Amino acid sequence: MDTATNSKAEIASPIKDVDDEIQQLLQTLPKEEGLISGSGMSLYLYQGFWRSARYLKPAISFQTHFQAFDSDVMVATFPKCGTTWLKALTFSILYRSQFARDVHPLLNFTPHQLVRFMEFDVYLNNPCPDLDNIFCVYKPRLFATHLPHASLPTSIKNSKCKIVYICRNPMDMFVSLWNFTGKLRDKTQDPPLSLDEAFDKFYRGVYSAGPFFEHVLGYWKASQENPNKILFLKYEDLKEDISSQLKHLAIFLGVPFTEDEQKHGVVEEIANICSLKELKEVEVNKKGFHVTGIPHTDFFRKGEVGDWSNYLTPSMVERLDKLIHEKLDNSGLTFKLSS
Ligand code: PAP
Repeated sequence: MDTATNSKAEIASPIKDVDDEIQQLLQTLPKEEGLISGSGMSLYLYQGFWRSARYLKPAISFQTHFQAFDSDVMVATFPKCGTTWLKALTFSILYRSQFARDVHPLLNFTPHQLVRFMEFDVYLNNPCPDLDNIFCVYKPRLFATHLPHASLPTSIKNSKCKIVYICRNPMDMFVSLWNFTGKLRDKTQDPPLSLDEAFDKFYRGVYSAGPFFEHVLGYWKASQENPNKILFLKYEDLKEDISSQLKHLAIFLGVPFTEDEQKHGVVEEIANICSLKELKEVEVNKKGFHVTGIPHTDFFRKGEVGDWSNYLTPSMVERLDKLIHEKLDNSGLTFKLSS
């Protein structure tokens, strides 16, 4: 299996191959500094969402060249909303008949190695990667993206490819993002970014893959229009009742748990092996780096609902509360802010 792992952090090393065409495109796009600095990390507003130069080319390659199969499954998420968890869960449910229970691949590979990002990994250095080879181990193909719904390759939208989306209340998402970028800034020796500065950027939607609300609403509306194609999950619901959510996910994926499996505790087993507590202890998640240069360990922190109350000031909470209403009222989408 090609796991695409780097041996050292390259979070902000110079970008080698932003070719002329992309350079020209970049010059036409609004530009701002996001939460992480460094060469290639400035953000550009592309199709309504902020994206770093480094990952714009692979995103365009994915958009342009990818041909979906009806059998494909895609995990789509907004960053820091439960990507790592959903990758582990979807992989474990979808492929449970393809590996022995006592040698679960999650014991040897990270969730991000097992379910690879298209725009940060598969298409990173090659506009036309050999997908037959990359997806040769397990069937059907399973991959991931942070791209907004509107920017997905046409064949994903037009085929029967299934999409599982997860989101999370924006207060916890922001706190998770702030902690995550703090660690990255340490590694790139950037001075720390104050919570105030980060909040200001978050509020304006200026961070990689932002703005949050537009991303979430894009998938929310699409899932309402086509619930058989897009399953819309919330981090807080998984925390509250993982068994029901896993059964629901398995049905959606077309591989419902049999009565026998349920009787033998397969649902609980999957919930357990994919839990934050278990994954944190797996050796492969404690060392090494993702292909983006991010240490594997940085994808695992507290995983709590309501952690925002330990960080946000009353004025931040008030502003965010207002923004949530402004953006989500009339959409039918709501978030639980505490457990
Ligand atoms: P990504 O989008 O950059 O891949 P993502 O996995 O969505 O990151 O976000 C990491 C968050 O999910 C962290 O949340 P926290 O900062 O609030 O703690 C991380 O702890 C949490 N997380 C990672 N794995 C799991 C898991 N197995 N169960 C629950 N939460 C998890």
